[in-house]
Amino acid sequence: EYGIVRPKGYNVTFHTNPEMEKHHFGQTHPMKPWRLTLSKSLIMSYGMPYAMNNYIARTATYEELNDYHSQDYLDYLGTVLPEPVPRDVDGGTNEMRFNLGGSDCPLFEGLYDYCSMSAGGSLDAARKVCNKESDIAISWGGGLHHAKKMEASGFCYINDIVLAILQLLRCYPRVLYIDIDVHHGDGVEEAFYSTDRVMTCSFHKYDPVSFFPGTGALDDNGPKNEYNPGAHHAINVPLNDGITDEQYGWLFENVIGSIVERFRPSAIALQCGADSLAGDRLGRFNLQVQGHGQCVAFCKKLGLPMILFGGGGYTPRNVARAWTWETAIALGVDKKINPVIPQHTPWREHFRQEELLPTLEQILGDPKPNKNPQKRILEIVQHVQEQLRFVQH
Ligand code: VJV
Ligand code: CA
Ligand code: ZN
Repeated sequence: EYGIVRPKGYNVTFHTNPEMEKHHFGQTHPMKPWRLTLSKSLIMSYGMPYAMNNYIARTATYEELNDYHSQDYLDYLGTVLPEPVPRDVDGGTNEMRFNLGGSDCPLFEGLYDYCSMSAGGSLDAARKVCNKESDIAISWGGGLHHAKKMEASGFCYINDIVLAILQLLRCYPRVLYIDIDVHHGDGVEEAFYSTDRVMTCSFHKYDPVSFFPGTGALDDNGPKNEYNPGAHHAINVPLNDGITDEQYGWLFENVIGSIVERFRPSAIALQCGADSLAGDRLGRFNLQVQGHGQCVAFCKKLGLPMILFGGGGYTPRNVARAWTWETAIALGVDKKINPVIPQHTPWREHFRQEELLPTLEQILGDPKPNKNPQKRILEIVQHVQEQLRFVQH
């Protein structure tokens, strides 16, 4: 009907759980799980589910979450209710201990289920990639890169990416983690600080005083000491407001191209946070769906098994556009879905009339002044090359 057919011998798997999307962080909280529903209906309206294997994500078990997170933290996460009565414990309440219940990481109805569904989708994706049933596995409900072993952070409670990479490491010698969310992928970087089997690379807005989480400077490359095999295996690309598709694309291809040459990953985990798009409620960049998707296309061309994770993204209709476009890239049907968004779809009320234009021709957000001088872009590439010289090949 849509002219979308399954490419022979190439498998894309799609992992979602419709129950996850029903959770609410609170009325005005920027994180809106229903952006996943919007994305999925746009993906469906193009007929893409016909071209991939679709799975309802399981909920991850306690034991699976415990592969990274501490029991203390999980036990508490599993028992807290919204608006708990603060209890006095030596050194503060458990909410304080685990950074729960504040405005970034509120306690809400069904929080534990929400977390285990997000992690379940990413774990399913990793297992499909491991047993070669999937060439690209998609988990748009995952990508929660700030969560720590025993602490919630920046809207993230359970680090599904770390759990998925731990699975990949059971069958692949080296995994490259790439993060194009506008925020620094600090949780994933920290989890793999001391291994040379995972290289992490985050592109992000960097401002140590005024932009979350404040880490990810150019020379933050993992703790350097002679006993740490993970030294030099954290790459950071700190950027300023207003970066364009052209600059970002050039940087991405240079940096990732050099990393792949030197580190020779056997699998890729790509976090596709959509808050790096222009017009995002929390973001600062000037990326278009085209430029964001170009990163996915570049990684696909490397021909390695890959997981695509979601992540940030706070202007829901733009999140839906980007993740739909990137699902099409994964499937290799991007030429077919351009140029027209179907006219009869249930999600239409979420888009303004003038936005029902071809996905790619849409210009997102008012252009912001570009505060990234070309000189700095070159400096970044040079620093990355220098770091990579320390990496064994
Ligand atoms: O900047 C921060 C931390 C504060 C303390 C909490 N206040 C609300 C904001 C300043 C220092 N947190 C960031 C967290 C960003 C997380 C990004 C997650 C991801 O995209 O990387 C991956 C999923 C932040 N920026 C903006 C807000 N918090 C924010 C939080 C709200 C809010 C408005 C803005 C929470 C509740 C409500 N409004 C109602
Ligand atoms: Ca990032
Ligand atoms: Zn983000």
